[in-house]
Amino acid sequence: MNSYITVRDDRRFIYRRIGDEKQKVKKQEQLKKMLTHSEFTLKGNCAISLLLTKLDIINTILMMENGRSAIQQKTARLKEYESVCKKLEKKGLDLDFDIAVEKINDLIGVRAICAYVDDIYKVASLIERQKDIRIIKTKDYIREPKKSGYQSLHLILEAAISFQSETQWIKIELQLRTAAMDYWASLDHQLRYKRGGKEAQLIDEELQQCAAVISSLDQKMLKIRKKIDKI
Ligand code: 0O2
Repeated sequence: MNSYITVRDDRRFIYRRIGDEKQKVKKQEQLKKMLTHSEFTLKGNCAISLLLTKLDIINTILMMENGRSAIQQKTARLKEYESVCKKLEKKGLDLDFDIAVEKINDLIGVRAICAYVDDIYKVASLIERQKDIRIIKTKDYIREPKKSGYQSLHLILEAAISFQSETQWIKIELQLRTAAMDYWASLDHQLRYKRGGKEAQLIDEELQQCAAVISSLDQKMLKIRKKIDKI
C-alpha cells in the first residue's frame, strides 16, 4: 500500500515537473517572439525614433547657443534575446517577457556621445524638460563611477507615444557619455567576456586605472574648452 502511494506521489511529482518545464519553454518561446517580431518591437522602434529626433532638436538648440555640436553621435538598439536571457539569469529571474519588461531598463536603448562632460548634463536637463518624456530614474555613473571604472549618465525614462486614440508610455534607457568614456566602455565590454583566471583581478585594476586616466582627460579637455570660450 505504502509503496503504491509512493509511486503515485512520484508520478504526480514528475507530471508537475513536466508541466512546469512545458510552461517554462512556452514562456521562453514567447519571450523570443516578443523580442524579435511583435507589437513590442514595433512600438520600441517608434520610441527610439522619437528619442533620436528629440536629441537632434536638442543638439540644434545647443548648437544655436554654443556655436558647436554637443552631440557627436547617436546609436540605438533593441536588446537582443540572448542578451536579455543572460541578464535575467544574472538577476536570478525567470525567462519571461513580462518580467523582462518590468525588471530590465534597457530593453530599448539609445546612446548619445557628447563632446564634453558638461554637454552631457545640458542634454539631460533639456530631456527632462520635454512634456512627452518622464524620467523614472537617473543613474549618474560620472559623479559616482561604478567599481569597474565605468562612467556614463543613464536616464531611465518613459516616452509618450500616441497610437491612434491612446497614448502609451514606453520605457527606454538613454546613456549619455563622452567619446573617451565610450572608448573605455566598448573595450571593457569586449574584454569582459575574455577575462578570468588568476590575472582577472590585476586586469580589473588596470582597467580601473585606465578609467581614471580617461576621466582626467575629459576634465582637461573641458578646462581647455572653457578657457577658449572666454577668449
Ligand atoms: P550590455 O551587454 O552592454 O547591454 P540594475 O537592475 O539597474 O541594477 P543594470 O541594468 O545592469 O542593473 O544597470 P547598470 O549597472 O546601470 O547597467 C546598465 C548598462 O550599462 C549595462 O547593460 C552596460 O551596457 C552598461 N554598463 C554598466 N556597467 C558597465 C561596466 O562596468 N562596463 C561596461 N562596459 N558597461 C557597463 P548590460 O545589459 O549589463 O550589458
